[in-house]
Amino acid sequence: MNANKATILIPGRINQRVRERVEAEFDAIVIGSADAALLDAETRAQVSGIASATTIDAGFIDAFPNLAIIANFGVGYDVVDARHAATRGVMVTNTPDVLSDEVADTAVGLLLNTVREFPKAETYLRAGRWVAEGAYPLTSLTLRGRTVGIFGLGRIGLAIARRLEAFGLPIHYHTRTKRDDVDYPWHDGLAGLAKAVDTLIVVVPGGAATEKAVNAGILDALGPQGVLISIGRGSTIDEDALIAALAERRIAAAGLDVFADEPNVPQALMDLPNACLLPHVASASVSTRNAMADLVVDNLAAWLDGRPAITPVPECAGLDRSKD
Ligand code: A2R
Repeated sequence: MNANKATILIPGRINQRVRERVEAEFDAIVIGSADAALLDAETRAQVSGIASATTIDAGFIDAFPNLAIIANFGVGYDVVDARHAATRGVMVTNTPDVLSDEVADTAVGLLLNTVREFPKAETYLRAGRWVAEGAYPLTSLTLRGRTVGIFGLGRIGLAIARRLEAFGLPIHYHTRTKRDDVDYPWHDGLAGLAKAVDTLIVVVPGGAATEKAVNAGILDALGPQGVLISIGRGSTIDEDALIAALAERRIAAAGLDVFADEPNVPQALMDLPNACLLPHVASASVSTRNAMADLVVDNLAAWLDGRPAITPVPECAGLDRSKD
């Protein structure tokens, strides 16, 4: 161990650039999972930072007496007990903004794929069916004439809204607090939003407040022409209710990039022809993931150097490193 370098723990898998930079700039400890029992007390006492993309609960946080910062890889940090960290004076950071455009691009692509069946049309071509059977069937759904509801008009939600505005589609939204910087109609409840639109894009954070918020009632309010796009967290969707609504055609189609129990996707969902499924790839380009990785490591460096964190999560925004 280098006496001048802070010790950073990486529990579980993480982006390769995070690992390489942490190993180059700090003393790095890499363990297979967030299990404090994998380290002895002396080693735990050396750890001042954690770089992670996995569940960091209160018990794990408490196992490190000199922990100062948890830098989460990803804008969604529902896996980190940030409220507990804040009570212990431990900073938590995430990676907002640098992925918003990439995720918004993916949301639009997923919406188009869901409505116009492009992945299925390509499979048709590759299988030689264009030659053998003629043109791919006309799609029963179209983006034309749709009204979009965005559940969560934050950084990513707004980037999606701006794109779909350019597609000529009216936008509505639901958040807990009305925004005063947009003219889109605001709905004070998710049910009201679902009733007013036929295309619902879900981009709220995970966690208890949004758990299974998109349930059977919301899907029925969306209606038989309804299209659901989910790119925030799988926990926000009641997957059983969604499977039933798709199977019974109580909504028309769904496009999902996130799932309740990743990487396990229910077979019933995979069997549905009106579900378009992606393996959580919304931010997954090399350049965007590199930008996220740099933000993780730059947050560690700033905080451990006595400077403000670059992107503290709201629960920790009031922490002051200089008072440590
Ligand atoms: O509710 P508000 O006014 O705080 O607005 C936020 C909204 N939101 C909610 N809306 C309704 N009910 C809730 N319980 C609720 N909780 C949050 O979601 C805000 O408009 C939006 C979140 O925006 P940002 O914090 O800017 O997050 P960002 O960067 O757009 O990412 C959203 C999520 C991540 O948490 C990951 O799970 C995923 O997208 O990548």
